[in-house]
Amino acid sequence: MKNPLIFFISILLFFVGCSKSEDDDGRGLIINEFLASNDFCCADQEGEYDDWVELYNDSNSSIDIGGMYFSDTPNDDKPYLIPNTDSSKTTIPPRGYLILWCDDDQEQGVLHMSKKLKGSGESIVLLEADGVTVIDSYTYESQTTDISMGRDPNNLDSWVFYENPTPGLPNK
Ligand SMILES: [Ca+2]
Ligand SMILES: [Ca+2]
Repeated sequence: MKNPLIFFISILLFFVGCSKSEDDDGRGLIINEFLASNDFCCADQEGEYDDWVELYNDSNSSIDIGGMYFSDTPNDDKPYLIPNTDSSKTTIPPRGYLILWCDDDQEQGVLHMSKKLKGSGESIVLLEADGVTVIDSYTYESQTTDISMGRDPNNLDSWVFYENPTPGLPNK
């Protein structure tokens, strides 16, 4: 290029274009909300008021979590293998939500994890199928019964309390 300024602007636009398309495809799979102490908020299909974690698929593609791992402990030797036997239940559509029940009731279905969440504080960890690579994790402090904690939809890096939990729906 003869004009160095045009060359520089072209390079700049190229990088702006790249970062924009990345933004458009979102963050992928994220932990979006959880309730670690549930008395009356919301029951699973068995009518049990168990702990839950809401996942959000912040991408333009479906994601099947069957075969991934879940844990309540960082660097867990024995994370829970999410069954890959029913992809109709474990697949999250683009911009969709999925609730994982942390109730140690695996006989209740593929979305029931072996790990419960402590109200006093613990971690939530989602791992790739290799059982090691962290997809997303969040470590929380002491929780209040029936008040969930989740990402602020206007700033996904900010976690706030919600007096009205929204399992399966946008946080608000
Ligand atoms: Ca249950
Ligand atoms: Ca929600």
